Amino acid sequence: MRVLITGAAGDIGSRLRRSLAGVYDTLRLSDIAPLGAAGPGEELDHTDITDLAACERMCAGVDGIVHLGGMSVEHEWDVVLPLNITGTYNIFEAARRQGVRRIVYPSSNHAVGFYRRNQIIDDQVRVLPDSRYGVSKAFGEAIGALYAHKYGLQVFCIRIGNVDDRPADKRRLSIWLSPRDLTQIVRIGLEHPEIRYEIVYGISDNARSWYDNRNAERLGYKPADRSEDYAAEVLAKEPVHAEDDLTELYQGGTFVTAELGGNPTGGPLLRKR
Ligand code: 15L
Repeated sequence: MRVLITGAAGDIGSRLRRSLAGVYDTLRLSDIAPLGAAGPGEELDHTDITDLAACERMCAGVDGIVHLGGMSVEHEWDVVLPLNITGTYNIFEAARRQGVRRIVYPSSNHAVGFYRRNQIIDDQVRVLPDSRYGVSKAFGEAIGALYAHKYGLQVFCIRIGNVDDRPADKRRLSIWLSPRDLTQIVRIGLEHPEIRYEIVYGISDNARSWYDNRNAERLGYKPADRSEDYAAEVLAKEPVHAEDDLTELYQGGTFVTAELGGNPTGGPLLRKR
């Protein structure tokens, strides 16, 4: 099996490069940033994902793709549009043309970041993006659905919380994804035999989670790490927030207020905790 990882020089890409080494026959690692020297079982590639013909060449002979390439935080639309909208379209279309069977699409908690923190959301809720970046992730999920249902690709969308060695702050206690749980859930996306189109949340076993992640569990995901083990240490360092701090009200945190001047009122009320 040859697995292509786009955005392989980024934080999550580098972690997967290490943790998936030796798991599949070949890792084709792609990024416009330097990737160092190729290790055993690695092929290096420097395709610009805004170039469809180049994406098609990159996808030749590939069985599965983890599409991490693009902008990974909020940015101006003239950056988000080519990298995350055109780039993601190009990857799905190039995969279709080259007969790639599977795509793991790392979506983000920011596709649903305007749900409030007192709400529990599952994989069925409508998208509620908190940023242009979140809109681009909702687009990725939507084009994934199109290519799954129209062209028969197997598409696994992971709404990733935050990947880090340990939870960085109070908000991340709810959405933390440890590196080994990241590897486990990506492997489900690449290997589970019965996937057509799925959305799951990429989080560890977090007691403060605001996600109902039963869809991931149904597919065999059993997170090994718990953010609560770090809670005391994290909370001791957390600054005091003002009562009307919108970044504390919504799941998306600071992405919610990245658009200046807004006064968001939040999404529909779901089940209360
Ligand atoms: C994301 O989607 C980003 O890619 C990552 O850099 C973090 O900002 C994360 O969300 C988060 O919400 O913490």
